[in-house]
Amino acid sequence: MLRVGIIGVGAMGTQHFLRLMTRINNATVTAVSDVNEARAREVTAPYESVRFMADPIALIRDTEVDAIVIVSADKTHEEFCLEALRLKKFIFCEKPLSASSEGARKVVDAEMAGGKRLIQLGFNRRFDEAYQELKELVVSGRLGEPLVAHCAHRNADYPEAFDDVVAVTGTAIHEIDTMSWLVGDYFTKAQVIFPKTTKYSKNPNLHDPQIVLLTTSSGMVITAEIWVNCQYAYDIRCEVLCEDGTATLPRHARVNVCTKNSSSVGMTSDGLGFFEESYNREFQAWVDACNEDTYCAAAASAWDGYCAAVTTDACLKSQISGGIEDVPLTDRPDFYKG
Ligand code: ISE
Repeated sequence: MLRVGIIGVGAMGTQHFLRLMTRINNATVTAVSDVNEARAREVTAPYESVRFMADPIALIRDTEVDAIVIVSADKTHEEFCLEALRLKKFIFCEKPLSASSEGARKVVDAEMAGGKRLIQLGFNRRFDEAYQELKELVVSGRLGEPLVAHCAHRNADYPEAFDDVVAVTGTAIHEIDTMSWLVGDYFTKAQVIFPKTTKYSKNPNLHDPQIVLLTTSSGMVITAEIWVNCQYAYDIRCEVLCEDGTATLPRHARVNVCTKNSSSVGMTSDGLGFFEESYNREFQAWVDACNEDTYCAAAASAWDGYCAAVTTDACLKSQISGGIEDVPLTDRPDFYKG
């Protein structure tokens, strides 16, 4: 039984906590830490065996914690990963790996220096069946070489505090990692374009929508539309244009209702619910790998987190310059192959 400590029980952390307590086999949560003690105590109240620990570093060091789940504020991920690596504990870290590419590099270097892969990064779409099917088709070569991909990442609405930086480091980062995984390549150029902004943007520092343009090392171009106050629902789209045809991400199955001269299919605004099954599979894979004292090869690694951070840094630069920015990435080191 894997004994897990969770740092951060906001909306997503709470779901991960409940997932580990009720849905995932061979794991239990022994300790929880959060800056909001009242919230943490409320979330864990039904489970008497779960301890609250105010100090996240003490939680990482606790002898009844074998593995750490990091779902705290983005700026804390790097420090918590470094401490858990130092103690050679398994880590599930939600994206981003660090708030900066320099920070992400430090984590990668520390993991390589320790000689053991301990970090699984929370890019859950790798566990989504629709994306897996799309990737399988694209890499099979049945449609020829992929040339272009069009992605859309739409949220119904964004919290008021979220700005252009979060639109890239919190939202576009999913498209960045997913597309790099899907086509098995990394990016060399990035540009962000600001069209006219919607009246629903609540933050003067948030352009919405924005278009992220990415070029891969093989010359493929990805367009990722990031529209975080689209109002209508949570909506994720992806179409890959290949030499002999196109492949489009299937929509999640919903009942189609026809009535009074109309035809409609329900949608949800809940992003966590939208990908619920992939989160469950992602966590079960992580727990199974930890219990076997190994890592899950299908999951994102610290290297993937580093690549995403270098790419998002280039996007942030482009948001300011308006131009095409270099993404200074190189091939995956052997340590992170396989
Ligand atoms: C959030 O952090 C996520 O991970 C969601 O998947 C994304 O849709 C949202 O825009 C982000 O803020």
